[in-house]
Amino acid sequence: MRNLKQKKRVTVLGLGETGLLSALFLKRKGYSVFVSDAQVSEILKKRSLQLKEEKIPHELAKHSLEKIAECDWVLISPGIPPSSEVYRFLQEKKIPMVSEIETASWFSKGRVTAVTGTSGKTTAATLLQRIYEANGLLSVVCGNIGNPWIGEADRLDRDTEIVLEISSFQLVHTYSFAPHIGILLNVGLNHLDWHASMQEYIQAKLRLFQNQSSHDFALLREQDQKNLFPDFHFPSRVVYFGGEEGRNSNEQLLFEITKLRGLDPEKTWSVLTGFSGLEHRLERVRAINGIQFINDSKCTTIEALIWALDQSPDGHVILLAGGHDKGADFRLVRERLAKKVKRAIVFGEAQDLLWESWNGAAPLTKVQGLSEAFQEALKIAKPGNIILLSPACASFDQFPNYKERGRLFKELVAAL
Ligand code: UMA
Repeated sequence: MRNLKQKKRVTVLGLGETGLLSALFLKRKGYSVFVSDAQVSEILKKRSLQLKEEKIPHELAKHSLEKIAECDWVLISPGIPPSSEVYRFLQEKKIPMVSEIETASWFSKGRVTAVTGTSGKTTAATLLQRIYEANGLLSVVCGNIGNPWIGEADRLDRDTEIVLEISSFQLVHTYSFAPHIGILLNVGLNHLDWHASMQEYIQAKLRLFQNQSSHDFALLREQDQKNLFPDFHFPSRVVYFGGEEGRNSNEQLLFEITKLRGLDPEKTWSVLTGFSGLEHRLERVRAINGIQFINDSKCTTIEALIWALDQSPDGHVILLAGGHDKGADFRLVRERLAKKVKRAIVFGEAQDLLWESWNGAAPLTKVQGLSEAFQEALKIAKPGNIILLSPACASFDQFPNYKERGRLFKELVAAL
């Protein structure tokens, strides 16, 4: 995998945010780029026009395998799973696959604080960036949060604090990437549709630390290390967080970083107390006639659904859940469902699976999509109830992304 940076023929697979910005960046750096996306849509056609302007050859609606293989390496989008035909083809041909994170790391200046984990990444990354900012440091937040690093790489200088949110899909194809501070928030049962096994998922997460040096830091929970990877050798300095009474583990993490970076703890406090939450993450949209509407579209995992239900009053939740299943075991939520949920309305691709997993734990209704689910919820909602969109699934079966799903929910509320 060494010296791929010097090899100039690249295929970019996938023309999402990642693919578009990567192709434009590599072209600017003098690489010969070909882009391939298996789908076609309005947004892809727009991106195709951008590529045309830059004279970047590309194809939509298919992956021409032979053409794709005419390269030194492939920059692969995180949404292309190992089970796909094109992925297996590249493996067979032994063509190196590299993620956008790895590629950006070859070019980017600045000091990286990288956050991964099963849940809570976006909140932690957002807070960290605000803490750096509050301490007068130049900073940027990018990555899985929706702002690919490679799109920022040219603008960053040596003094910039780069806060990166990284998913395991992005970590799998990193080889030399080494953050100065690597944070593994937690490890839950997520994305088992993409990764072959839990072990593989853990291996992907550990790539965050493997290229670090003794000047770098690894922050993680002691229980995760003991239970899941007791034999992993950390080349960096390990700092545990969590486990302390009285403070949540996110706060503990932020204060550990405040300490090790010599920042002002007062400023960390003011960032924490001034933080009113993220859009699409347990976002209070409105209350109408005593019925609250909460948009938690960013909830794509069981862990996040459990968190959302734990914040809600017993028996009053009308839950809207469903979408593309990521291989989770939804039965794990049955107990909480029984306690918290008045009715769960399930929709999208995962509706049958959710029905089977939750049958008997709470009253259920099955519908096609989110709009129908919303109408069903209105029919039974009483003052004191909460209509909670906390899908516990990815959005891709019916939406381009979770933000669009959250926006539709908010539009439906606004129309009342
Ligand atoms: N595609 C193919 N061939 C395939 C499969 C897909 O060509 O076999 C094409 C699709 O047609 C599509 C493109 O690939 O046009 C999509 O690529 P992508 O899914 O990688 O989408 P991006 O827009 O590049 O978004 C990705 C992340 N998406 C995923 O990990 C699935 C975004 O995270 C991230 O914000 C963005 O890069 C910038 O880093 C989203 C996400 O859901 C929000 N992440 C997961 C999560 O947070 O749980 C990991």
